[in-house]
Amino acid sequence: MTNPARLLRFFALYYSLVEAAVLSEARSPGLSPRASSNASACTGNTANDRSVWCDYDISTNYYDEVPDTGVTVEYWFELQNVTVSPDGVSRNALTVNGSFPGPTIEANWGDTVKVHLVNSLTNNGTSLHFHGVRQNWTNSMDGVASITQCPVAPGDSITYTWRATQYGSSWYHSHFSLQAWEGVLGGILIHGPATADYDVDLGIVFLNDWDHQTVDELYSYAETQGPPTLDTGLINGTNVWEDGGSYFETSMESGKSYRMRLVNGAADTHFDFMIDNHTMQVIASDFVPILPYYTDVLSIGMGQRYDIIVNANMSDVAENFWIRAVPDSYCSENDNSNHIRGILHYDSSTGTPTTSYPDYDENNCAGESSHNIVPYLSIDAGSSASSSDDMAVTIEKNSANLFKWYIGGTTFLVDWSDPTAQQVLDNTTNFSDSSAVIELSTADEWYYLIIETTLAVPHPIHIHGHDFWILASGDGTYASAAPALNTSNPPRRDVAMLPGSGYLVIALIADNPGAWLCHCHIAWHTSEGFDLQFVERKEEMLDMYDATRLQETCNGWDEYVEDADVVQEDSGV
Ligand SMILES: *[C@@H]1O[C@H](CO)[C@@H](O)[C@H](O)[C@H]1NC(C)=O
Ligand SMILES: *[C@@H]1O[C@H](CO)[C@@H](O)[C@H](O)[C@H]1NC(C)=O
Ligand SMILES: *[C@@H]1O[C@H](CO)[C@@H](O)[C@H](O)[C@H]1NC(C)=O
Ligand SMILES: *[C@@H]1O[C@H](CO)[C@@H](O)[C@H](O)[C@H]1NC(C)=O
Ligand SMILES: *[C@@H]1O[C@H](CO)[C@@H](O)[C@H](O)[C@H]1NC(C)=O
Ligand SMILES: *[C@@H]1O[C@H](CO)[C@@H](O)[C@H](O)[C@H]1NC(C)=O
Ligand SMILES: *[C@@H]1O[C@H](CO)[C@@H](O)[C@H](O)[C@H]1NC(C)=O
Ligand SMILES: *[C@@H]1O[C@H](CO)[C@@H](O)[C@H](O)[C@H]1NC(C)=O
Ligand SMILES: *[C@@H]1O[C@H](CO)[C@@H](O)[C@H](O)[C@H]1NC(C)=O
Ligand SMILES: *[C@@H]1O[C@H](CO)[C@@H](O)[C@H](O)[C@H]1NC(C)=O
Ligand SMILES: *[C@@H]1O[C@H](CO)[C@@H](O)[C@H](O)[C@H]1NC(C)=O
Ligand SMILES: [Cu+2]
Repeated sequence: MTNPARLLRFFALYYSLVEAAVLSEARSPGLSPRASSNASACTGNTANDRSVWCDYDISTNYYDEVPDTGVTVEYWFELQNVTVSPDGVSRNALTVNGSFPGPTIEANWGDTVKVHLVNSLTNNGTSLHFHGVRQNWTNSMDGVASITQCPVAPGDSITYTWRATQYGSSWYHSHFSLQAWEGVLGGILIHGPATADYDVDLGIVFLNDWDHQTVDELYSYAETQGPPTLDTGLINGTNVWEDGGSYFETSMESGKSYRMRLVNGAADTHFDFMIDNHTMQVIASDFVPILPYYTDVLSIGMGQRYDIIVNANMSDVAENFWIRAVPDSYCSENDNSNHIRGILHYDSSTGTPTTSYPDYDENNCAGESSHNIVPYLSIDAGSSASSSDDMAVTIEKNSANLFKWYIGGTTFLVDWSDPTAQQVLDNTTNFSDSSAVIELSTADEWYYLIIETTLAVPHPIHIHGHDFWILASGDGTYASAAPALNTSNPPRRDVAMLPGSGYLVIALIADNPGAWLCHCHIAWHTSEGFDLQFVERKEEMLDMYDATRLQETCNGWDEYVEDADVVQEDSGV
C-alpha cells in the first residue's frame, strides 16, 4: 500500500488546500508549520499578548459567553480500512481519510463545527465523539453509540454539528467498540486566548501506544489474561521500530517560544512526557486555561491534554534533543518504553540527538499534582451537593470466565440498537440496572461523586458534556483519609486520575441536559464495563433531539444487523 510518510505529506497538502477553501476569508488558514502560518485570527492576539481575543479575552467566562463569529467550519470525513506502517511495520488500521492520526479539526472559538461522516468500512458500525467538547445543549451530537445514537452502519452517513464554546486542544475519536484504537482518532484545535505568550503554535501532538496486532485481536487476551503488554508507542503517529519508521521531528528557531498541544490518545498507557534539557511551561489542562507553571516532566493520563510552551533557549547545550514519551511503569507495560521518541532540532540542524535520559522519579501514574492545576477563570464548586454517590471500583470474572469491571456494584452493559436518548424520547423511565443511570433532575443542582478502589490500578475518569471540579484525591479509602474537600477554584477539567489504591472526589453541576457517559478511559476498561451514565434533566432532552435523525441511524443499523453476523462482546460504548 501507500507509503505512510508520503500519504501524510500528500494529506497535509490536500488538507491545507481543502481547509483554505472551506474557511471564510476572515479565517486563518491554519497554524501547522506546513500550512501558511497566521497565528492570529483575532485582532490583538499577537505573540506578545496572547491573552486577548477580539472583543473577548482570557477572563471571559466561556461557560456563559461565546464570540459570535458567524462562521461554520465544515469537514468531510470518511472511515477507511487501510494498511498503515507508522513505525515501519505494516498493519491493518481503521482511519479517518486513511491517515493516523486523522485530519485535525481546526476552528476559532465561537465557530460552529460541522462534520459529515461516511462509514466506508465493511465490517464495523461507528460513531464519532468530540472528546471534552461540552456540547452545550447539543447532547445529540456527542457521538456515543448506545447512549446518544445507534451505531452508523457500514455505508451510512451522519452529520455532527456543534458550537466551539471552549477553546484549546483536544481530539475526536470513535465511540464504537475499540475502534478509536484501531485508528479512528484525530486532533481538535480551537484557537482562542492563552494564559502565557508564545511565538509559534506547533499544533496538536498525539501520544499513542501501538501494537503490531490490532486492539480487536488483543481484546480476548485482555478479557481472559488482563491487559496485554503493548509493543511500542508513537509520537504524532510515527516512531522507529528496529530499522524501520521515522521519528517525529520538529524544528525550533533559537530564541523563540513554541506552543505544543499534547494529547494522550493511548489505549492503555500513562505517559511521562519530557524534552531533554528543556523545562516546559504548562498553560492548559484539558480545555481549561490555567495559571502557567513550569515542569521538566509532565505526567499525562489517557484522554488528558496539556498545552505547553517550550522556550528554545538551549542551543548552547546541543543542536538536537530527544523528545520522550515514557510509559509510567507503575501502570503501563510496554516493550519499547525507553524508545518512544521524537526529535527537537534547533535552527537548520538535522542531526540525531545524543542527549541523555534525564534522571526523574515516576509518580505512579498519579498525573500532575493538583496544586499545580489552578484554573485561570476562577469558579468555585458548590459547597454542598443535592445528591452524591460513593462508588467502589472492582473487577470480577463472569460466568464465561471473562474480566468485567464494576463501578458501584454494576458492570455496564447497554444495547447498540436501543440508545438512552431513544428511551428518553419514548418516555421509558425504567432504565435497566446494567445501564447504570444516575438521574440528575433538577436544573443547576450540584452532584458529588466519590470513586474509590483498593486495587493498585489507577484509572483516568472522563465525563462527557461537562468540565468537573476535582474536590480531593489521594491514597487509601475515602473514609480513612477523610479529606477536606476543596471547593475553592479547585482543578477543573474533563479527565481526572483515580489513583491506584486511592480515591477521587469530583463535583459537577446539572447545567447541560442530556445522557452523558462517565467512564474510565483505558480502552479495555471502557469495553469491560467501567462506565456509567448521567441522565440529566431528561424532560428538557425531548426538544433537543431530532427524532428523525436518531431513527434513521437506528433503522440503518437494524437493517445491517439483520444481514450481518454482529456480536456485541463489550459494554456497548
Ligand atoms: C492573518 O489574518 C489576519 C486576520 O484575518 C489578516 O489581517 C492578516 O493579513 C493575515 N496575515 C497573514 C500573514 O496572512
Ligand atoms: C449554552 O446553551 C444555553 C441554552 O441554549 C444558552 O443559554 C447558553 O448561552 C449557552 N452557553 C454558551 C457558552 O454558549
Ligand atoms: C476526506 O476524504 C473525503 C472523501 O473521501 C474528502 O471529501 C474530504 O475533503 C477529506 N477531508 C479532509 C479533511 O481531508
Ligand atoms: C500532528 O498530526 C496532525 C495530523 O496529521 C497534524 O494536523 C499536526 O499538525 C501534527 N503536529 C505537528 C506538531 O506536526
Ligand atoms: C478491514 O480489512 C480487513 C482485511 O481486508 C478485514 O479483515 C476487516 O474485517 C476490515 N475491517 C472492517 C472494519 O471493515
Ligand atoms: C470491527 O472490525 C474488526 C476488524 O477490522 C473486527 O475485528 C471487529 O470484530 C469488528 N467489531 C465489530 C463490533 O463489528
Ligand atoms: C530557558 O527557558 C526556561 C523556560 O522559560 C527557563 O526556565 C530557563 O531559565 C531558561 N534557561 C536559560 C539558560 O535561559
Ligand atoms: C542536560 O541533561 C542531562 C541529563 O539530564 C544533564 O546531565 C545535563 O547536565 C543537562 N545539561 C544542561 C546544560 O543542563
Ligand atoms: C412520560 O410518562 C410519564 C408517566 O410515566 C407521564 O407523566 C409523562 O407525561 C410522560 N411524558 C411524555 C412527554 O409523554
Ligand atoms: C419497563 O421495562 C420493561 C422491560 O424493559 C418494559 O417492557 C416496560 O414497558 C417498561 N415500563 C415502562 C413503564 O416504561
Ligand atoms: C484548591 O485548589 C486550588 C487549585 O489547585 C488551589 O489553588 C487551592 O490552594 C486549593 N485550596 C485548598 C484549600 O487546598
Ligand atoms: Cu480503568
